Amino acid sequence: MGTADDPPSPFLGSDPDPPEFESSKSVCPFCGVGCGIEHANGDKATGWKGSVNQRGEVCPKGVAAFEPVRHEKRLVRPLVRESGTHVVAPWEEALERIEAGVREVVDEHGPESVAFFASSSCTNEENYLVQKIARALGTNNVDNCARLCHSSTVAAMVERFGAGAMTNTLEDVGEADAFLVCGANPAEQHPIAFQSYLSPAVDDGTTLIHVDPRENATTAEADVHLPVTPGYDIPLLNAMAKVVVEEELVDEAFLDERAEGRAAFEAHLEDVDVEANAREAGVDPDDLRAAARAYGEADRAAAFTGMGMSQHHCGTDNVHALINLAVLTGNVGKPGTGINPLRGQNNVQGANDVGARPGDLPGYDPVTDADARDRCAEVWGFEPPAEPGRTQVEWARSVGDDGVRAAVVFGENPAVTEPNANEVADALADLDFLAVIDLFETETAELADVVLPGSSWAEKAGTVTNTDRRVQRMRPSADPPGEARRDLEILQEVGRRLTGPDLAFDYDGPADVFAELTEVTPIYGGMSYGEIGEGYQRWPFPAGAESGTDVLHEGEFASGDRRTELAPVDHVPPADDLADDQLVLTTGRVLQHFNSGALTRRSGTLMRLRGEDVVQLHPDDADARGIEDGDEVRLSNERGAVTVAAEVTPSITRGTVFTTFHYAEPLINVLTGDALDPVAKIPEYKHSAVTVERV
Ligand SMILES: Nc1nc2c(c(=O)[nH]1)N[C@H]1C(S)=C(S)[C@@H](COP(=O)(O)OP(=O)(O)OC[C@H]3O[C@@H](n4cnc5c(=O)[nH]c(N)nc54)[C@H](O)[C@@H]3O)O[C@H]1N2
Ligand SMILES: Nc1nc2c(c(=O)[nH]1)N[C@H]1C(S)=C(S)[C@@H](COP(=O)(O)OP(=O)(O)OC[C@H]3O[C@@H](n4cnc5c(=O)[nH]c(N)nc54)[C@H](O)[C@@H]3O)O[C@H]1N2
Ligand code: SF4
Ligand SMILES: [Mo]
Repeated sequence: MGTADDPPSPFLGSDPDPPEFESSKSVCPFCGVGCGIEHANGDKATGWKGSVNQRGEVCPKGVAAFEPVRHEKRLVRPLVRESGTHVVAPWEEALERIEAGVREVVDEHGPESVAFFASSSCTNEENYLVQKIARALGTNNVDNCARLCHSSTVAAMVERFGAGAMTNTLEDVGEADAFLVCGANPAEQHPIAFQSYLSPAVDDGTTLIHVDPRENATTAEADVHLPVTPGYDIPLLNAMAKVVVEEELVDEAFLDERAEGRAAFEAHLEDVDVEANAREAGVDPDDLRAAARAYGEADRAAAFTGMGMSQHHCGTDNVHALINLAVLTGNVGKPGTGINPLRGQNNVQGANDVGARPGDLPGYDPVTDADARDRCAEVWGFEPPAEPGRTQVEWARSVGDDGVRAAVVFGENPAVTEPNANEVADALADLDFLAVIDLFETETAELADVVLPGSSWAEKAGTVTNTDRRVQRMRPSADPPGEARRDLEILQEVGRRLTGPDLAFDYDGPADVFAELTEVTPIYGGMSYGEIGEGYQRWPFPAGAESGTDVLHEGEFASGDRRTELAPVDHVPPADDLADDQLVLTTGRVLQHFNSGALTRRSGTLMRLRGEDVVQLHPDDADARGIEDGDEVRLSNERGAVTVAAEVTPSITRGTVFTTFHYAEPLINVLTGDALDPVAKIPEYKHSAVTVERV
């Protein structure tokens, strides 16, 4: 028993009297599908008939979404660092320390020495405030973890089409005759999109082609599986393009009207040998031809792209290769077609739309565009800086003299999720000042000077934008527990303290912030918080629209051009060379856990479903190393080492091993490397050379 003199605990513990939950219609805090969920009995959530989950269906993570909200380790009081350890502090002291810590660094080293991490798991209004704080302070150093997932996809799609989002909608893709799912596993990562939109189409005869080095729940419904060797998607997609051209499956009318560069593209294909490329990519040439025919012959074919494509140091080129196939076959700009990146978190699309990007203002106009800066200045009362900021991976490599010296991390856990984690830990520890706003004392928060207890999804109102560009509203089911505060209020207060007492951060709740952000974010122009109601508004949202634009690039591309260029791309060898006995480590996700696991490791239900990480290893690779199913194995390379149990299974392609990155122990990202895509700066999470040994 504590005495009256004991300091109060920072954690919720077994508070006998937490605020009651009421049932209000909100949006799931996990993936970008954006299902409607609300409180049910006990700790469980249930679906309401939302605009996406129209029958109220939800996946296991959605059902468990209230469990972390009331976890005993939920932070309910601010923490500050004293002599190396965290102690509870009053809010006023914690906020003063943030003000002093950031101010000192800015005064001595300039605003470019501060980095802000926005959160794809938080609302548009919150992310809008984070980027506004950074820019008011005088830096464009604001990014979010979309840098780590679809930045390469967005870069390629913006270059080719003028917009980086899903070209189509979950509803209309069901009209496709073929699905090409490349480097994505929607059956586990976007479960309701798969169950409710893709799978029914497959049951009705749509051909599903799955390009993935592993057989997983998506492959289980596929007609053709191409078990590509990680990093070899360009040879595979180029060979598919060659088959499409050789077998005259191109869309002549579309190429005439909407494309340029056909001659150069076909000349480039002359050097492509389908059999050789298939072998290089580790797939059967006949299967590759079958896939190309299914995609090319389909009246309408929709492509989906995920991390298997984007998370390479040639991620942008990978997506260019996929776009080439869509353009060749005329599969853009109509229902049942397109290039459809399945977005990560419930608001990764929105965090980027509202400008939490170092190179772009709200609505994706570059910071270098003087007119766009003026547009913001008129509303903000200050002009944002013109020089692009640092990206979320580059910041850590810059910590020190001329680089970043202070960071404010809002709702991210980079100590677990950024590549080459040992270096990231050093960078975080070397900062002069680190503030974290989170629900838990995460692995990142442990390194912070100040940790503020924010509000969970279940305690906030605001808007989030899902994978198919629909802006929906969240509604609170309870007040934050203990002394935890609403994120929006925290950010307003931090904004006022860091940038002065003018009116830039005075708002009357999320509707007020939303109204302002629609003024500076052209794709959200005309949307209304009130009119979204329990439905949605989809961007782009032309004046007078009821719900927004469904299929993009009809008639002309979002770039304003009627035509796009075919873009020949060559294979780029992976960054890590493989020594003789090494295997390729590729990393990713499972159904039950989410990203750094900060929320899902704190759900009893999800931990019961999958408590520990394993490494998937092909039986031949296991035999060659004397490894049996269940053995502890050591994965190592020059960057680090981890120990994890083996799951010996033929579902992974030979020469490749797979683990998740959902656990702090083992911390898989100690093995991933520093190579970045030159355009998008996305890390190569999907290919690292590792030595695999029995312990
Ligand atoms: N359950 C669950 N759902 C999630 C998340 C989660 O953590 N858990 N996270 C959310 C987030 S932030 C994101 S970004 C999305 C990501 O969703 P996905 O893109 O589906 O994510 P991953 O599992 O990382 O990778 C997809 C597939 O790529 C395959 N792959 C690996 N290397 C290669 C390669 O070189 N080429 C090809 N073609 N395939 C390869 C992997 O085997 C894997 O099955 O999921 C979101 N939804
Ligand atoms: N090896 C490997 N590494 C990867 C990837 C991979 O495929 N392989 N994928 C990458 C990808 S695609 C992504 S998106 C990143 C994800 O990287 P992160 O964004 O760092 O991971 P999350 O676990 O989603 O972190 C979210 C944090 O926000 C907190 N949080 C959640 N909701 C709220 C809220 O409402 N308010 C506040 N204040 N905090 C909140 C959670 O407690 C958690 O600490 O990981 C990347 N890392
Ligand atoms: S599919 Fe995604 S949004 Fe829907 S309940 Fe599952 S995790 Fe939540
Ligand atoms: Mo992501």
